[in-house]
Amino acid sequence: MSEGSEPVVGVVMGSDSDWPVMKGAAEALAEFGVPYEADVVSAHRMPHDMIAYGEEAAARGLRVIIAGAGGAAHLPGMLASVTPLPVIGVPVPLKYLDGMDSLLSIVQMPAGVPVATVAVGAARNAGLLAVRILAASDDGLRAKMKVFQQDLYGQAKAKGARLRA
Ligand code: RP5
Repeated sequence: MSEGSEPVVGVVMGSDSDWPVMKGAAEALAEFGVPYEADVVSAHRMPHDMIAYGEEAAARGLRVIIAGAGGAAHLPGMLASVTPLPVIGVPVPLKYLDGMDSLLSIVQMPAGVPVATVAVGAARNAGLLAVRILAASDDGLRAKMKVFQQDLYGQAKAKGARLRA
């Protein structure tokens, strides 16, 4: 999978005010060379665009959607209701309620309409989960993920070594 080709992951959010959080997903995808697109697709302010995005995503070549929103965060769930693609939801924390409103809005989906919800503000993990989903059918990407995991292991071991020194 090379950078510069057609996007296979859609990173969408309810507002550009979500971008400081959501750029973590984009950065993770870029690290693995996964082509992505990023856009604002508000469930409440542009509902018809949002439905069209979800309905057309698979035919446009997207394989995973990462959707972030805050407050009454209906975007991930509504996209999941109109696309067969896996949807990863990112609860974006706003000024009040510490993101609990966003988290519960995204995670409490009805049976049959799953959204893979990451922790509040954890857009980087959403990007990494999208990489893993793609890597299930991409040997090269899976090899990159294994290197990434070995690197994490090395970093964690080094922290312990510093404490023991
Ligand atoms: C949500 O409302 C968006 O996802 C954002 O988190 C929040 C606030 O949006 P703005 O008022 O900053 O545009 O729909």
